[in-house]
Amino acid sequence: MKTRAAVAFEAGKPLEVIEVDLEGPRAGEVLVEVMATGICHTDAFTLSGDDPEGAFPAILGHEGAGIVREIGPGVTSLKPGDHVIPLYTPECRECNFCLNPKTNLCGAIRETQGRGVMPDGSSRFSLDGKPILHYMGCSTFSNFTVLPEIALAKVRDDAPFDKICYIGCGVTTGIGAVVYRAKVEAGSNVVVFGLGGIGLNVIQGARMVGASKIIGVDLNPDKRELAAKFGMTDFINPAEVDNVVEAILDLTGGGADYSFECIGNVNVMRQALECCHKGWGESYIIGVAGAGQEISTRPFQLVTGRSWHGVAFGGARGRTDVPTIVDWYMDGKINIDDLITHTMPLAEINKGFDLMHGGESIRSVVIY
Ligand code: NAD
Ligand code: AHE
Ligand code: ZN
Repeated sequence: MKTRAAVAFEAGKPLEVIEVDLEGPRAGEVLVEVMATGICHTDAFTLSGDDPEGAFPAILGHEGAGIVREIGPGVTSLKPGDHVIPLYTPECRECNFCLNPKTNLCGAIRETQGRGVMPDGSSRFSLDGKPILHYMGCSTFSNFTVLPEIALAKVRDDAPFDKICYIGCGVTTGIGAVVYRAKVEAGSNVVVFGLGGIGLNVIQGARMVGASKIIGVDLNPDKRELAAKFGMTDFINPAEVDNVVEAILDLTGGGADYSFECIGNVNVMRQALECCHKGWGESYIIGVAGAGQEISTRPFQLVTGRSWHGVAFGGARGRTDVPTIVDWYMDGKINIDDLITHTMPLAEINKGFDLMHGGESIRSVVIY
């Protein structure tokens, strides 16, 4: 079939919205009509050329929601008409990762996913007979896409696509990091570096679990008002203090119980570790840093009881946890609407990237 898609032909160039060819689902695969997709900072990161796994031409996008239109042989858990959220972290429920309760990082298809192809090593997308790569196993910047069955969470059909698409990455990444990964306790002091599409969800997750103090750190003072609405109790602008770490130690009476880096800046990652409380403070890296970037600290920071961690997709197991997060939204337990600051048709997708780079949007959503 033909489908309209925004194709990334080259790093650093705008996406081109064109018609491409899409082959139907093979065994274990599912054809999905994408109804809406968010634009995540990680899409911009890969498009910039900084992603060691970035390969072109590709169809980016990994934060979608849509409807199953066709299933391939052997698919048993989904049928045409089901509403689904694509999962860049799948859940096969069989691999040694899925069978270990300590991680959400399913290993079943990670290698082919990283190469931009389906599990059998080929692409379903092409143009003039030449393959176009998939991205993070999702490619939601295409109106129709093909995914493995294990990379789709079935969700309730009364939830609006233009809101729940954000659960496909940002919402789950932020709230999940607090709830599933760090397991932040009520009464904790939490520090969030970067108050964008991820950090604001960390903040609402921290409020959900009853954190006492939620300190937001951002260079952009315009983020303050929205962050306060989502539960931030204190704000620090690094440009207005001599030393961010000292300012946090003062505000918390000794350091954070938990900190989250939601920027992708290795210098800030160090601050996020070093603002943690001696003896028990835990720091979680969420931000994605470019090729060649490395983190550093004095080992003494760890010897004296701070610990450094990282988390992907909020530690969530997609097929199990994503439907629950959709319920939280539908029950009014979490706020997604106020974080979706812009919507646009696919033809204007590059505007969404411009808004992100200009610090003007939290989330832009493309509605097909
Ligand atoms: P964003 O651009 O919406 O937000 C980043 C925020 O950081 C902005 O508000 C910006 O003003 C602020 N900032 C930038 N530099 C700063 C500095 N030096 N000090 C303080 N604040 C600073 O980005 P986002 O969509 O929220 O994504 C954040 C990061 O998370 C990205 O690196 C993205 O790739 C990554 N990410 C990771 C996962 C995961 O599973 N680990 C999932 C989604 C996104
Ligand atoms: N490809 C990059 C890493 C990118 C990365 O860390 N991706 C996160 C999700 S970001 C979503 O917006 C992730 O899930 N990581 C775990 C994984 O298995 O990819 C690189 O550095 O090579
Ligand atoms: Zn993302």
